[in-house]
Amino acid sequence: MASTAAPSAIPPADLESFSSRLKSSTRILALLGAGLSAASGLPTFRGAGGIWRTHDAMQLATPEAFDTDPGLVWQFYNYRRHMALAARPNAAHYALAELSGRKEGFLTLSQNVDGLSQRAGHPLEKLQLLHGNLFDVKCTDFYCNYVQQNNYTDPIAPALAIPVEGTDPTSFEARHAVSSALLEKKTRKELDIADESIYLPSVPAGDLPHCPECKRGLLRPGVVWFGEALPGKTIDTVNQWIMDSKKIDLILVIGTSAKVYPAAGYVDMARSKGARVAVVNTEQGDARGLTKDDWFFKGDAAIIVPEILKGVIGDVR
Ligand code: BV8
Repeated sequence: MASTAAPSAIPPADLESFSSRLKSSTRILALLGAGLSAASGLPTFRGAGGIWRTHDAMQLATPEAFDTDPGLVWQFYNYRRHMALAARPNAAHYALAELSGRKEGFLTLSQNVDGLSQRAGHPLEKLQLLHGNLFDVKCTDFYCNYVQQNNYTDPIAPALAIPVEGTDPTSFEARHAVSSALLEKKTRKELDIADESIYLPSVPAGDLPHCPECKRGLLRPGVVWFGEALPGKTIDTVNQWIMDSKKIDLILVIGTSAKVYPAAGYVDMARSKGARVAVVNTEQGDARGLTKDDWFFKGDAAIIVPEILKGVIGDVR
């Protein structure tokens, strides 16, 4: 059943049938994407304003990009760390945290690296970060396995606080101007360094964060880049939960274009275990393969999610 209205006008039949399924469900999966954090002010990867609208942004999230120009990649991630720290969880993050606490059989698979689900109090034992976390860093030296979690240093290295003419170099606006230029103008060579409003000094590797343990290796963001395998432990935990003998009653697919694998593949895996699918998305086009037994709720996750979960979690605004 497709519900294509704002929450106040979600067709009662859709809300009712979903609510009763939600109440009776004992095993629920949630697959989260960038759209969940859009209302918190964090740009999504695709679509209007999406930070991935240029293929170069995708190129920035690869090991090759980091090998080629770690300074460029660190400026991209330093900016996203800064944005995520300045953002706050929205009502959907809180509603999902609340639901996961009330349902014994619940597992959230988040593609988001922004830390907002954690800051909304989502039980960590029910949260699998498929693509890592902006606030984990790890050493790139082959012989060193240093990993640091919860690194909230901002900027993560002084050289990454790129000064912008005439403004406080550490200001959010300064970094925003630089990063938008960075993302707008693709790679460094096309950056108009002569642009008087910003300048983007190259950041020599020596000024980038280095491993405090081995002292040799560059640190890198603790995220999964394109072309990198998801952590084995994460994959095993998720597969075990899904392939458990018991069926899955429902999968919530919230704010994701479901184009990146293996994450997107979990929807069909859940279906194969009996799950009915409920998609929350601003775009109907991203709610693919739904059957008459599924739901599509069109709208902003921050508004829709608390509304459709209300039957179980009450009012958590
Ligand atoms: C792997 C962390 C194999 C980094 C991310 C060639 C070579 C290698 C691999 C591949 C290849 N070709 C294809 C692949 C597989 C590749 C892949 O899937 N590519 C895609 C592009 C086709 N996958 C991989 O590379 C994965 N690894 O396959 O490894 C392997 C095995 C063994 C050994 C070696 C290798 C790793 C993928 C992980 C990449 N890292 N993130 C970072 O964040 O910087 S992916 C990143 O992009 C996100 O994590 C997320 O997964 C994805 C973006 O998707 P969404 O979250 O859905 O965001 P998007 O903008 O797309 O959509 C937003 C949605 O929200 C939209 O539908 C919009 O309508 C909606 N929306 C907007 N606003 C709202 C809203 N909805 C509700 N409310 C709103 N307000």
